[in-house]
Amino acid sequence: MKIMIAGGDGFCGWPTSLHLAARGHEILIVDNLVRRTYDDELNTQSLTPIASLEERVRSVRETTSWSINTLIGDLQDYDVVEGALRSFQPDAIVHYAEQRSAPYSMMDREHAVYTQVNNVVGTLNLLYGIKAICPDAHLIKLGTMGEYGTPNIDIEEGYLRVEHNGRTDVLPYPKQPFSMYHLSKVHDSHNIMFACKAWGLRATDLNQGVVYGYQTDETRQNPLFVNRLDYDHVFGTVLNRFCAQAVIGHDLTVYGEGGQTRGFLEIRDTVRCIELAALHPADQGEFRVFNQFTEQFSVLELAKRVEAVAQSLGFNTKIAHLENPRVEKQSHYYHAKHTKLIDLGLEPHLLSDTMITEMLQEAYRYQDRIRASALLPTITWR
Ligand code: NAD
Ligand code: USQ
Repeated sequence: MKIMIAGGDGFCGWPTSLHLAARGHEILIVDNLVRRTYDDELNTQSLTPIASLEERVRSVRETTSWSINTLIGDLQDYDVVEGALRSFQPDAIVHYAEQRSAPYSMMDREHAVYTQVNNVVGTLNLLYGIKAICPDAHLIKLGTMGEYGTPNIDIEEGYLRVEHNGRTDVLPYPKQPFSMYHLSKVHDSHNIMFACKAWGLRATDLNQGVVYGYQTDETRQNPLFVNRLDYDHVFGTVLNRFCAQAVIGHDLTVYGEGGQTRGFLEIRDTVRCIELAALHPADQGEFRVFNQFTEQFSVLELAKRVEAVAQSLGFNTKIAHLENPRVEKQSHYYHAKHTKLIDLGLEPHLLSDTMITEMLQEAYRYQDRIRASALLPTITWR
């Protein structure tokens, strides 16, 4: 298949590009490299040293038979989207190209506006481009489990059967997002659903949980293929942060009580889920929703798992409960369905002590690159 990967230089996008290219698909990465600019703005960097996109793709060409091409451009610019779709004529478009940090979106008005404009306009441009140029192409859009929030009932995969005043209907599941970033994903979902209904486009919205790990079989093949690993308080996700904290003797930063429960998955499952969605496209006119995670944990459970493994390896690791900088429920019911990707063939890599050990060892290897002052949260929701 010809697969365009918007956001293919990012944490999920780069290993997905490698995974699909290694399986014989022809890849076009479209990325404006803004993720690297946020690092400059925030004075932080990936824990792992990463090559430039140019070096990454050059080394793919020199050492493999895989097909990856790149286009540096911004999805907010319709000419970029139109040019990419017209020249490449993709069968599928994987859309990762958004500002994806909740704290970044909550910094101030400017960052909230940037996040929502970047995310919503980029997706709208893609929808109009697909309609005009390749209406049969399958849009595989990364959404987030955080669109649903933490309701006191089970979370379904996208839709809920509702009985009201003696009548029933199947309606989009109610959305109660956690941040200005998560709100941008809800706006995207509505726009994509409308485009499927009005224009007959085909789309899969993958409501992904929090991703941990950073290596896949392909990123391990060459030092220039290594993936980014964020540990800072703005872009680092919780389990990856705990591992980085443990190896430099920093307390594990549990926000509040730590009863916040979320869906989680390993990066190797992320890339496989995208492959499964691409191999089994949505029908023409269908807006399909999958919940993309493999297990749920509370933040405190994760901290205790990391603490135990780190202590067994000889690290002096402790848990600290910080005042929660976010507005979120800290103790709540959480049960989210996630069977549709399993039905398509996903075989989850569940979180094991071996995996935590590997993550700690990798973080230890790069401990000199950890800036302790980037660990404590300084952005508040209030
Ligand atoms: P990332 O920030 O590492 O990667 C996003 C990439 O998109 C970057 O390379 C960036 O340069 C590019 N980009 C952003 N805006 C762009 C634009 N307007 N035009 C072109 N390129 C642009 O993020 P990630 O962790 O790889 O996440 C990818 C997607 O998956 C996001 O949409 C995110 O919401 C979703 N997601 C991520 C996680 C996670 O834990 N990382 C979990 C759930 C969902
Ligand atoms: N948390 C801590 N301590 C930390 C960091 C986080 O207790 O040091 C808590 C947060 O308060 C939150 C939970 O851990 O309750 C998850 O936070 P996170 O920063 O790991 O993830 P989040 O902000 O939810 O965002 C990440 C990605 C985002 C994606 C989302 C999936 O950055 O792109 O959409 O995970 S989900 O959470 O399912 O919405």
